[in-house]
Amino acid sequence: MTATSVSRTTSATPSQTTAPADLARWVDEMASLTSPDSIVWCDGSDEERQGLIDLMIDAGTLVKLNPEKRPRSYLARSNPSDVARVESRTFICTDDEDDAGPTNNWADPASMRETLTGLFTGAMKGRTMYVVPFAMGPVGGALTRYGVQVTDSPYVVVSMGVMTRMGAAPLAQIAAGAAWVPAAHTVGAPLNPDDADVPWPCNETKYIVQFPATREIWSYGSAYGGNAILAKKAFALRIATALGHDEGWLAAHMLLLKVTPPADESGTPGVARHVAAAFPSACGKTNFAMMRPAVDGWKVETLGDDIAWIGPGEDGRLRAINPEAGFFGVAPGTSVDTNPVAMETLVSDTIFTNVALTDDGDVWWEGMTKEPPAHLIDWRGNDWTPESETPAAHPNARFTVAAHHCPTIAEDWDAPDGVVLDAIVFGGRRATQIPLVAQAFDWRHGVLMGASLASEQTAAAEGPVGKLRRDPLAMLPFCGIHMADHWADWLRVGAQAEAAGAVAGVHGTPHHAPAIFHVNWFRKGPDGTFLWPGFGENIRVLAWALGRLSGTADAERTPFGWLPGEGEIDYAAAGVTDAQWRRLMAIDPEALAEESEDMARYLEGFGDRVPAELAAALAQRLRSLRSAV
Ligand code: SAT
Ligand code: MN
Repeated sequence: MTATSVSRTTSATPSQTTAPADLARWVDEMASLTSPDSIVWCDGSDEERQGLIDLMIDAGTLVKLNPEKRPRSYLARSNPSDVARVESRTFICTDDEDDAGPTNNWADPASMRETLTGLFTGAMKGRTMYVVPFAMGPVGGALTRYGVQVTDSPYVVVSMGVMTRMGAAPLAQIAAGAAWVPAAHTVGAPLNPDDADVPWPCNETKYIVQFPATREIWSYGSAYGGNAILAKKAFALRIATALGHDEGWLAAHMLLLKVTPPADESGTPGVARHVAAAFPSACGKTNFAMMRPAVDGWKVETLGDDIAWIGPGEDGRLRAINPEAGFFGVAPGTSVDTNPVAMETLVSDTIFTNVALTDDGDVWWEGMTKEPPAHLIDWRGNDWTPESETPAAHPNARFTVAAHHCPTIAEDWDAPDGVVLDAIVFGGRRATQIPLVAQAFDWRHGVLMGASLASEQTAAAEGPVGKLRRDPLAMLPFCGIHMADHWADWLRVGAQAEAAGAVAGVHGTPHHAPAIFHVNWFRKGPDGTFLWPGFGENIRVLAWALGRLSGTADAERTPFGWLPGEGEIDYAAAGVTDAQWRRLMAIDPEALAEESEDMARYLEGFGDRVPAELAAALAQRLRSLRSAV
């Protein structure tokens, strides 16, 4: 390892000398609080990463997969009690409870600090504290922000190395004066000198705590995913919504892709557009980000699969970056049929967590192949056969892989100033009522579409089947500020982009802010089957959206939004009959009016912080629906 291990009493290491005083002081404070045996400043080098991997293989945390089947790839099995983000243990600490809003767990900052100080005291005894400087976004980029996580989990360090630009380069930016977010993390499993360690140390007690005012993150007790990889949901969404609120940009739970139409008859190449899209969970977000188009000549390239930061560029037009550098995706259900691009991304250099191990040292999960292997070691480390009653992979098993391994990664995915954002897509999972696609009348109406995002509950375990589970902007557990203030930020950022575009006279698209669309891949027919095939066929919907941007596609005005005009989408080529298409696009004003009334009641729960413009957009929708009944 090239990283410098130092005891706390030694003088400054080379890395520490490049750390600014405030960072060095914070690291010192964290070390005094948590009492680690040693401190390692991570430089992000390959040697450092390999050293940590070797350490974890020795500790039993990682299993090296068969290098012929899965080169440079590893399997981690977590403690069975530490398998997912825990929303019930996630807190937003604001002085005034009102500032956290009704969608968050609020806790009083002073008493939370006391609780955390108690838990963190001596929590790293017997362990190494790693200091992990990281960048969210390309190092030096305009929208990029920085953070430093201290952690006693080498698994988290290696994961942060995949999911962010980590080490010396971000540290240099911080040393040069860039602001940074401190993120304190411990698995909460101190070791006494005679204690043997376990492969996945963690604690039954868990806290994932954000202090938006002071831009601080504290996480205790878990090493899994967003609980512990604090760059992801904790920073890039919860803290970032607070940063964006103050600085005039948006942290969005959105994938980012680039779509290029085929050349026209004269050979003129198609104009590439960048699209950000938000979907509630279990809507195939990664599949959409990595779509392999079913229509010849179209190209979809990937920039991000989970988070986009959106803000004005120098000309006032909205630009977007993917602040992350890797994918932390759900493995089960991923196959060459559902997501061939992901399968190609995962052929090497991947850390798998809680998937099953095959007898020849490869990985398997439910849905990867039609026929399961005859024998596996399941995610708990036990023998498994197709007769077993429990799944071989945990349903929230994950792959962690660097973005550059994705075969469809766009060349501008890490452009320092991001990409101009042309369109925004909001999608719900709706068996009824909501058409395949609709374009918003304007930005304000689009924000209403985003704030109204919802899924219909499909399993009794989620509550009454058919009931709407609202997930505004797909941000429910990820908004670090009052949700209604975040809606106001959306309205403000869009209005500014429109105004700036008007002043600058930006041409090329008929709008100055990105056009907004709502999609629903999940509408069902009376027999309960999906009306739309989805996956690669979704390119037909994107193609119509692009046509709207360039002014070549027709639309029909309905109370829900602009719907594709007759003949605009070749649904027959997607295997959809005329009757199915009519159901897919049907608008029932009465049912939609009822839903809008439900939305109005939902908004009441956000009190007087609901932006007047959003309420006005909803009232306008209700009026036009009622007059259409
Ligand atoms: O665990 S993560 O928060 O990174 C992913 C997710 O649960 O959405
Ligand atoms: Mn997500």
